[in-house]
Amino acid sequence: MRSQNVVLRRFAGLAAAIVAGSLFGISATASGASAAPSPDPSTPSSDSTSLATRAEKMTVEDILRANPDARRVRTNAVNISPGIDVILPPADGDASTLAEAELCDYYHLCVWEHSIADGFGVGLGFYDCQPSGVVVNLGAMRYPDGASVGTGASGPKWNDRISSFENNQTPGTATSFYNWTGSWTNVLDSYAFDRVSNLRYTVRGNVNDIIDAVHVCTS
Ligand SMILES: [Ca+2]
Repeated sequence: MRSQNVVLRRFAGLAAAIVAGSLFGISATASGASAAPSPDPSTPSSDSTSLATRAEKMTVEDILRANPDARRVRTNAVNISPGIDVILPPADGDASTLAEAELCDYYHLCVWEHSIADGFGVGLGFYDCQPSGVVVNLGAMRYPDGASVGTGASGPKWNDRISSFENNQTPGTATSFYNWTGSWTNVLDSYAFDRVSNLRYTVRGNVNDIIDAVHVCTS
């Protein structure tokens, strides 16, 4: 995955800092706000159905409009900020129609809002290594389009939604997942190639819908 960095220089200094949080101590978000992804109690509320419908109907054009520097990178994926793509579900709603190569590109860590058996839903792809001690704060990314909105109360975010992932980075490359519990608490590590179809069932127990941050290239 490290070889992908050349692709990302075109975004140098743009948005990475907005979604990045410091793994140790004080926040490194661009706004200077707290790093806490502030678990959003409204997420499972009565608007969840309309939210799910909105996510289901989201198009590449919707993602491009929401992210000023976005560009389409393949049929169902849009690069929204340095090293981060939003991945749309299969157009026909049937994940089984996806070829393996279309699932999660090489060099990428892909995470999805649903288990694989439940059809993935919308996903995020990460392919830029974070420096030591820095995580990508999912609580600063709007759901479902991934727009950088910072932490705080601004509607649904990507934290507490991840239900499956595929780690298709270079073999052996690690990704670590974190839950915010007043500090970043490591809840799972993954070494490429790796796929967890349902985060309810992992070597560390049930970590479904609790992940707030990822660190790509832990080692
Ligand atoms: Ca959480």
